[in-house]
Amino acid sequence: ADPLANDPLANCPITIEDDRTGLSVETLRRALADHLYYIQGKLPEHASKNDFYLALAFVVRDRLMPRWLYSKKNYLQPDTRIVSYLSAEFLLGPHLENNLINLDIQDEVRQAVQESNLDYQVLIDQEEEPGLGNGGLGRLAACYMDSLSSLEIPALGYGIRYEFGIFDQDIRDGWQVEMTDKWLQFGNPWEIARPSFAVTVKLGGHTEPYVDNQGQYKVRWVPAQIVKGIPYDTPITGYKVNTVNTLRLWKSEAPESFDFQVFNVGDYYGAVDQKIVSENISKVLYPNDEQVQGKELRLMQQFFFVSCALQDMIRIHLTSGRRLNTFHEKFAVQLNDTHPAIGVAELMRLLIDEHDMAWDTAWDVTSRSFAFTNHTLLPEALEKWSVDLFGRILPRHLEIIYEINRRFLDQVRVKFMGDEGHLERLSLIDESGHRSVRMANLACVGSYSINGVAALHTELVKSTILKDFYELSPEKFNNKTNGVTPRRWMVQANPRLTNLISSKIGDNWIKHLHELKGLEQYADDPGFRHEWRQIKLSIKRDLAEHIQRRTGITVNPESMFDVLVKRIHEYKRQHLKVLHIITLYNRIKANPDIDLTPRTFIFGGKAAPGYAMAKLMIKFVTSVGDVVNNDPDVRDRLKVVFLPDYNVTFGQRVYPAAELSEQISTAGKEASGTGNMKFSMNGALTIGTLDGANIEIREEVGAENFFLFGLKTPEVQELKANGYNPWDYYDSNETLKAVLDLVAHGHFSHGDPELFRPLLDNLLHHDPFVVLADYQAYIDCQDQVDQAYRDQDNWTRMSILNAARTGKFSSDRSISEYCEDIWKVKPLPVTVPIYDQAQA
Ligand code: B1H
Repeated sequence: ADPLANDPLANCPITIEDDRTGLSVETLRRALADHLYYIQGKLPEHASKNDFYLALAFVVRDRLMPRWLYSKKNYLQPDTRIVSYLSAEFLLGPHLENNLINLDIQDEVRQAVQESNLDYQVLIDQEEEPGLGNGGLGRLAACYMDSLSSLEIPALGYGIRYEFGIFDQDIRDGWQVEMTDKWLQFGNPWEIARPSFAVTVKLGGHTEPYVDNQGQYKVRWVPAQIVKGIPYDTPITGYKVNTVNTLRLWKSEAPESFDFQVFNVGDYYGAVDQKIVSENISKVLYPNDEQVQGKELRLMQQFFFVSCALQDMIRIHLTSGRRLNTFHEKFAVQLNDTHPAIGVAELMRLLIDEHDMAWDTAWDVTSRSFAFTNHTLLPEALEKWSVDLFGRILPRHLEIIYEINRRFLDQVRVKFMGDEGHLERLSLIDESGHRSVRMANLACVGSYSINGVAALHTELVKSTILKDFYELSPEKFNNKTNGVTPRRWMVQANPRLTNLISSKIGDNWIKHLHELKGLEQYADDPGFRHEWRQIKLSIKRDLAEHIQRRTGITVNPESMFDVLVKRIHEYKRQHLKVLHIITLYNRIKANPDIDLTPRTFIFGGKAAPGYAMAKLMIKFVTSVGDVVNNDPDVRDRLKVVFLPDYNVTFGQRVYPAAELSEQISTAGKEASGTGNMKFSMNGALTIGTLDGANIEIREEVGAENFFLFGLKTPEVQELKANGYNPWDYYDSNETLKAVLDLVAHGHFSHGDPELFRPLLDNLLHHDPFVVLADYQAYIDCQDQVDQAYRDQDNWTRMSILNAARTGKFSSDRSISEYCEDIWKVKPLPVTVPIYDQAQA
């Protein structure tokens, strides 16, 4: 029964003057002291910074609780349509300040904290960010949750409560060292466990046919193991609205010993072993951004959270008083890449095996519930599971997938009569060599919508990896260009710029980012330009201080801050950036008095622990930095910094400080990119290729305000088709040759010619991402950047125009498009009785 159905608050009215909800500075101060005492159980003189942080977090959590509870209550209304966002990753970043902004209580809380003789910033900085994602894909899920709430769309995010998120990165002797991310060790005030909504998930074993008591032929899955999924809820506040959606993350646990007796009679040690396996499922995030490894535990993770989520949705649907054949009317289920694609088979299983639905009805419901987003074209990221492994973990799902495939291929045969190539490529099973299950094919067949994440990417999806599906069902395909939330990436990350903007055009832009257009009229205003530049400089000073503290490197805040932060990948071409730095270094060595634009090169990003080349690329950056930073001839005109442990928190520092945004992936490889948008919003100019969303950013800000270089996608394809030989570029380009030779001779490795050999060999003999082919164009373009930076007035003008024209890249725009075109869901404002009474 729904405990909120007969409103318990009716008999115990909560008023907004209450210590749990009141917003006056005095009330907030008292609440802080109260939580320290009663929740943390500490006297102020014994409290740590973390105790004060936790107390403050609970003060804020209390204040979002009425909105959260009434938002949840809405889910259960029979005709509330809910977006269900299934994602193996949610890279949220710190909550506290974000919630203060969304609840619009930052000023009051800041004052209450001050009057309590505490330092606001120290408390904010105390929060350990939940790093439950690798990079762009996980961060996109977080931005989308923010926009869903801010647009008042009923939504649930479903994922895994990893005990350890993305590893903490340390740099030792220039190499990446990984450390466990113990984000939960000091407590997480933002989650509430909901053990009463726990579900069980089966794994392994076998299936057997039986006849049920209605005489129906059915299949029973006899698992080898069952695990329990416990939901942990995190509130996702919307900006200045009542909607507070729920992010429900699942933790795996062993079922009670009672259950073991059913499956594992008397085997105590076996039972303890199983407990360990059970608890391992949600233990750690796989840190391999865009590189799948086909590990059994990963498949278990995917199935685990998706099964928990679907069982939870079914419970909600039934609780809201509706029948299962209308499940697709209640939920729009978005698959964030193929990681949750097993949901297609699991929903079929739940409907057929556990809820007695007929196949055709179940398929109708299923294929009208799911929509699928593809995030990458990289072949190494395409998920395939060997049929053996798959059948061992999910025997019933393998049967269901075979049956989906049989019916699907029968239809395909009618359409592509006699064309076996089509059938082979469309099949859910890859029969070439070792048989495997193709998760992208499962997602395509089971979904009514398939989208890419930027215009170019969607076109490439249609013409390459999903070409056959596009030809079969073109109406399913659509583009949804990514976006980012301006609340976190401008208001929270860049309060100084936010205040300046709002002082000119008001603060409507925070909800309607297109209104930044209003800044265009100030682009030529000398006073405004001056203020704009002063703000950038002050933020650069802060970052310079942070760099000094963190790395010991002194950087000049007046130099150009040239930033490349993202996961380390060959296709993202961090090494191309390093070749540029060495080129400048060589110019200085040849002519120490050369007049060049001083620059600070800031790198950040993690390499997958098993990706040796990416790790060597980090060592390449730091080694070149060591030489360049300490060479007296350079005279501090160039500084190279690799900031360890790039994460959301550091992103919030670095985007506002950046002047040049490096978006230099090989054309056709970066699906969208989202960092590119964050830079542009904060007034950085972009140097970039025609790749992913760069193309659309350039369209919006104007070609004259964007530094474009490099081969275009068809040119890359053509170059490779004609037998690309990187050595020719080395051989025919003196400067490039000098750069690579310097590396080869060990100039950046204390004379050791071996250290960077794998990197050089790869560039000279394979160069899969055409670094050498783009080298000269990149250098030429960087020379234009240097020239442009010398005209500070014009640079500032371009910077203002960049920010003014990034309205399109708000995740509010993306989410509105998803709502309109895919999910068919409308805003549902939440009423909270105590606030309505207060307003009346
Ligand atoms: C993106 C991934 C990804 N695309 C597999 N694909 C993963 C694939 O752990 N795994 O197995 C993890 C991540 N991530 C990124 O998505 C794209 O590279 C970006 O270009 C894009 O902006 C982002 C969001 O759409």
